[in-house]
Amino acid sequence: METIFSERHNLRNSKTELFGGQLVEPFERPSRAEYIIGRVREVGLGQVSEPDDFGIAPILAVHDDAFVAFLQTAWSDWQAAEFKGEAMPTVWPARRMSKHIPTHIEGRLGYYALSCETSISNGTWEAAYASAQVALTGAQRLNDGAKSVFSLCRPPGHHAAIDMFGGYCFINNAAVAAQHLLDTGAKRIAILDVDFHHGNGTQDIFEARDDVLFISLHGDPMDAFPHFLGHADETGSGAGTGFTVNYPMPPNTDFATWRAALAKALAQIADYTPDTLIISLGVDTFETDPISFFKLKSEDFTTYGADIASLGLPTLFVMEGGYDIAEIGLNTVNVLQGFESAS
Ligand code: OKP
Ligand code: ZN
Repeated sequence: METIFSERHNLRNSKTELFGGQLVEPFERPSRAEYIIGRVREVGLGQVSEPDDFGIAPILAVHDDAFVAFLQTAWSDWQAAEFKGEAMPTVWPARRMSKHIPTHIEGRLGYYALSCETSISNGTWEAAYASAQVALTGAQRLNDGAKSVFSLCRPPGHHAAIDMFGGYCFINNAAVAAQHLLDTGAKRIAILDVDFHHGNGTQDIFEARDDVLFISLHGDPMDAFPHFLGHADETGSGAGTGFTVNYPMPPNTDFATWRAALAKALAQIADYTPDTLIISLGVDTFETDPISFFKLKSEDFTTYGADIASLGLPTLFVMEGGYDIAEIGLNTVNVLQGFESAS
């Protein structure tokens, strides 16, 4: 399997995350991608290639124009305001407050943020842009005949909504890839999100549409980030009714329970007969992930990679989360090897 990877992920290197009332080193840090690409090379998974540049249009095809403009200038606007630390929101348009978009960067940050752990710093936009190009290049490889591709995206994307950033995400890489496939001939795309956290951004982007089936397996939002989306009763709206499926699961969920939900998801994907499957691949379901509460073991990732391959669909793997960094390469590549061994 070919891997698409850009060293420009290193430009996303913020120093602060608000966690438990403290500013800590971000869990989503550059070494994550280095461990993954290291494992890809160690096992000889396949060729590693640089992304092509598809420009900004495929990003604007799923995100709000003013939101993207905000991301592009947030860091310089923040510096111009002479704040000392990294850019982070402190105020939101909460219930019954005006939805006008403020002029000042402090207000704009709050308007476009869905959470405040994700600091914006120098290079954040450039890395997020490159990450989207990694996803787009993977999608185009499928158009060009590849059966499976690994887009090693960083920063991740599945929390990024039409006009919101947060949860370490700025541009929704999987959604950008899905839209590109639809805009180049595909009729139906399935996105299966196996990251520990609910893919609220992907759900937001496609919730009213029937040309993308979105299914997510995740920690119950009653107990886990993003807390305000991802319940089982969210099934899509309008023409999209029935094309959003959520499988929230409780603390300490083990692989047997998780795999049973996966089997249901795979059956629903098979019924949908998509042209292409996109996997939002987070390995923060691992038993020792520092911010998650599922109990998957390293060999389980191999097993479920093979389960996914049983669909026999062209498949794009898009990297999302995973924060047990010492094991992130093993667990990620186990999914890809399990998939390949069963293909
Ligand atoms: C990004 B991705 C845990 C706080 C979690 C943000 C998590 C973002 C996860 N107590 N804060 O889905 O892996
Ligand atoms: Zn996650």
